[in-house]
Amino acid sequence: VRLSRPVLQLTLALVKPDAVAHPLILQAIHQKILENDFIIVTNRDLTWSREASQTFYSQHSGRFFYQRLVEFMSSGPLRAYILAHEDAIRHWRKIMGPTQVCRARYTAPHTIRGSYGLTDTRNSTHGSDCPESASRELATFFPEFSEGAWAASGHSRGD
Ligand code: RTP
Ligand code: MG
Repeated sequence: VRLSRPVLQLTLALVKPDAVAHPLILQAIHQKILENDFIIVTNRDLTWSREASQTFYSQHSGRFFYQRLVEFMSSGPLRAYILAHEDAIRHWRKIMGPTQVCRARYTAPHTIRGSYGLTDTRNSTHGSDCPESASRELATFFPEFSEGAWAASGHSRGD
């Protein structure tokens, strides 16, 4: 009998400047990733230019929170992770919790945003919202990373 392995999906997880600024919170988020059985494919610390932040969030340009989001995301260091798990995109978003901090606090206090979120903008983490965004976002942070090569190495096969 061969037990089939789960099909692994990739997602981009970002720890935002509010959380990176606090070593204990950064450590707690890292721990949460491990506790939830993600494979950390790779990770990187970096600081964004204003332009990089604008480009990343261009789908939100024109929204009332766009300027402050762009400012904030280029205000200090970020940590980016490529995470692998079955249904990784949804799994990570569930662990992050609701975007809005008041909802997160009161309806999902044990999520990352429920525990550490400060405001709707300073909400600790980001996660890709669909496979197309994940591919685009992985390429933004890890231009040398090849999803194809990763899949071919056997990690993502379901057999
Ligand atoms: P994310 O993209 O960061 O993983 O979060 P999300 O899908 O839950 O939220 P989205 O609607 O894509 O918004 C992107 C980021 O914009 C900021 N935001 N601020 N009312 C506000 O001030 C407000 N609303 C949204 C959040 O930081 C959110 O993560
Ligand atoms: Mg989003």
